[in-house]
Amino acid sequence: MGTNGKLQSLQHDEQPELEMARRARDFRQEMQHRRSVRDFSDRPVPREVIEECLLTAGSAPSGANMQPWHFVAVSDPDVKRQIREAAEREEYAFYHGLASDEWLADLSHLGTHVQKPFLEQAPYLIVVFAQPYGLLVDGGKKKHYYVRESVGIATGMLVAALHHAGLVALTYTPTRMGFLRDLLGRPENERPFIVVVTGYPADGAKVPDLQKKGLSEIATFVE
Ligand code: IYR
Repeated sequence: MGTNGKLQSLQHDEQPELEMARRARDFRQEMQHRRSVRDFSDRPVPREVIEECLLTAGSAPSGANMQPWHFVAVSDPDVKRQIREAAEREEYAFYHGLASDEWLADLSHLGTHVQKPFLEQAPYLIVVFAQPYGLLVDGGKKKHYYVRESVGIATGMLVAALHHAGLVALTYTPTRMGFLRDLLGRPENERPFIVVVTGYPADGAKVPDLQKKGLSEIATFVE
């Protein structure tokens, strides 16, 4: 973990410009087919695929290379059921009082509701934890930096890796997620960040008809 202060040679695969443009376009096209999916098949996914995708996530940049994350990959049906039951209790509170009318109106086009069957159907729930600080062996605390940025980047890389491998995923955030730390027995320095639900889509799975913003809406070039 971390570095020892020594430097090593960079391994970098430079591409000719035409090839670089082609690769950038191909990757964009591949990623543009990624959709958040809520309808999962219960078909099992090889654990090795999940392990490889987690290692990709773990290669993300992080503040001072502290790697302030932990991923809990849940395939145990009993634990998945407990997560579903607790999540649905939180969602009930969300849809029946916690959420503002504006929030509910903004979600209406997604068709989401209290029931979260995907938490039991999908073969893997990857619960991403953020570590605001590390725990030293002597019980002391080690400061972590830019934790949300770091864990957000790692989660993005996880989602991209799963998609690239041929799986679908849903980034799922119950309004209050504290139950995940208790249920999964994680240490006091970990906070649930997001749940990445992953597996194969159900036969005939449907997704909302969404549009993504164009380049001129999301980017400005200063040249
Ligand atoms: N967690 C709830 C509500 C929800 C909130 C947002 I912001 C979304 O993009 C989607 C859903 C649910 O999953 O139903």
